[in-house]
Amino acid sequence: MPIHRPAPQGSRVIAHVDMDCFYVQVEQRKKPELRGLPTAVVQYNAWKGGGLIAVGYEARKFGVKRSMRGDEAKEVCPDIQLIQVPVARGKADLKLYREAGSEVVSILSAKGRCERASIDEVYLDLTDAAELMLSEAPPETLETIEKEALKSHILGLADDGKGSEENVRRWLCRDDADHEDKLLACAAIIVAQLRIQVMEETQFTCSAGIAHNKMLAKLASAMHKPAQQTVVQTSAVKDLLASLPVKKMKQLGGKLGSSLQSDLGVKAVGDLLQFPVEKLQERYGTNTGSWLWNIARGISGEEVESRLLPKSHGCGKTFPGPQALKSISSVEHWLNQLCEELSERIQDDLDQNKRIAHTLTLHAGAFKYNEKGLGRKFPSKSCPLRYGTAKIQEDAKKLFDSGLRDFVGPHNDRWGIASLSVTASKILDIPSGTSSISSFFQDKDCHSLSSSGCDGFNNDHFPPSPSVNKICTRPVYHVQQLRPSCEEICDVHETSQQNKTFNIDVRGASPRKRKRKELGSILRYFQVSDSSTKQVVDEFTQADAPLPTSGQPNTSISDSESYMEPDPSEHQRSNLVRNDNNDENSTHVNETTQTSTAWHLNVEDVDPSVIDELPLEIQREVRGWLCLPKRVQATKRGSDITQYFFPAKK
Ligand code: TTP
Repeated sequence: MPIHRPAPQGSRVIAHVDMDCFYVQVEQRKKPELRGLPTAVVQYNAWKGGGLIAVGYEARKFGVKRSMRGDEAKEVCPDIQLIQVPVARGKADLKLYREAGSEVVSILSAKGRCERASIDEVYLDLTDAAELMLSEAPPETLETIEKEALKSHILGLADDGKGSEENVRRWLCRDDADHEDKLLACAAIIVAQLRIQVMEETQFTCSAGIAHNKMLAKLASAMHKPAQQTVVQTSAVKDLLASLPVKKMKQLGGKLGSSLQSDLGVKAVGDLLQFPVEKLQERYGTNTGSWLWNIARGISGEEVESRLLPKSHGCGKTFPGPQALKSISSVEHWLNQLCEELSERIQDDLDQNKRIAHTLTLHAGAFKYNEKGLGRKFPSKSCPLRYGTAKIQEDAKKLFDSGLRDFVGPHNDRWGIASLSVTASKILDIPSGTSSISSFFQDKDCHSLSSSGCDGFNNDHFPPSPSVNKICTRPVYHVQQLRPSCEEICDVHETSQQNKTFNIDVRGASPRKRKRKELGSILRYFQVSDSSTKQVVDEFTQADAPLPTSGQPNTSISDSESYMEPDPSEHQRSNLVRNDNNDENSTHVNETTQTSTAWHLNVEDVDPSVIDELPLEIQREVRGWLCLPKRVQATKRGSDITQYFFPAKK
């Protein structure tokens, strides 16, 4: 659904930069002998020469289109060079293209706020750079203006018969222009310089649109390709939208655009001008109605987000026609391949960018043999993401099983899978500052780098059902049972932000202890297990609540999630046990700890500088247990708090 955002105060100038026939350019850089030849990149699937996914501009002149297969392309262009996309794990491997895209992003991002919108397109907010140029070296003062800038297409610029480059020069250097157009002129020169730099440093050409908002910049970048740029003056917006087919506008390609056409008779975006905002709001709701009213006038308040890295990582594969997967074992085979790639990519992201993905989602395209037409869709399923290939594979399979159960229904119909994908999303930076530590901890409720409560599946995707409990893929902690308390389990479940079910039987927890737990003490996050840390717990417990009668370490704090790396050497001393058996009824006492994996915190392991990063009241609390001086210089494991929260590398 489009989101209406009020237009920002003050003029902005935004560029949308889109690489030309990107995969083809990447392949041509790899094999320079292909340059100048009609070339296309084909998908990994040899059927009829493979599906074309990128077509070079030389091949387009022959009528080769992306919708064709290799054999068809050869018919219209016998000399076409068909390059197969790189392959890994039986599917396309886009790493080469992704990395090539990153090279471009790193050049473009030097000039302003940069949002990587896809593998080969970027939005740049050039407002500050253009304002600076305007104040320090406006276009009319420049000795030379790059030819690339003079080749710009300025929408709405009338040809005065002096040749288009001279025409553009005069437009760029007008001193009677209003501030908005002056900013556009500066941005056009900046973008031309950036495109030259991209060409020189990467050998890739790109095209760009320059306008006062993202929506118009994106429309403009596609208007003149390859290797050109288009500027949208404010005065040209009305004409541009008057002839722009509704379906060409971003967000109007689907149902909303169809409804505008069929219900309101709107063919071009400009046709929307005839409708008052009330009418549009009445028909489509306040938000969408306002958004439609604004886009008809070329108004969009959407900001360029500062984002150089992808929002999510997805790995998918299609199984068209007879290749559809029909057995669980074939689905598992492909899920394993996809998960392996996903795992590699999120691990790279973690290593290189210090970012953690929190959610794993499985999508599948499925059909039933006995069903004609559109039946029930295979529901997408999500769960918290656990790092490590085997865990991702295990979770993805469980998500698939759960989706399949919903899809197949009670009749157990025969099914086929036509596409599968796994996605890692909700990717967040590992916070490093004082202010972020507490939110980081809170956020960990849904994160499973190490271990946590059992059923962390996202209930938005999982309707509560008995089967949900079965898909408990998370390691389960058992704590020493002292007194049965079913209530406490429910408590944890109910107070959890993520509606998670913690399969932890917390015995002997008094109401006071429960309250303390809700206060968000740091102890919730530190799983205490050995003798040195037991003391910490004991002190804490005595100060605030009676110890459990047995004198065992307080167990009510163990239901929190731990982000420490596992330390196998400590297993035998642990009362906190991870049960990898995923036993759904796993609330029994588990005193045998030798075979389980536990996460521990040793007092000696606590880097004092980490404590400096905690909120003040928690600093005091922690220093109290650890008897630490206020500021300690020594750093045993480095001073970066992030290293404490890295997932265990297998
Ligand atoms: P696009 O930017 O849509 O196209 P393009 O760069 O090939 O060509 P143009 O000059 O017209 O912008 O896509 C970028 C790359 O993404 C493209 O080179 C190949 C890949 N791609 C696919 O793999 N499948 C698709 O369906 C599309 C649209 C793109």
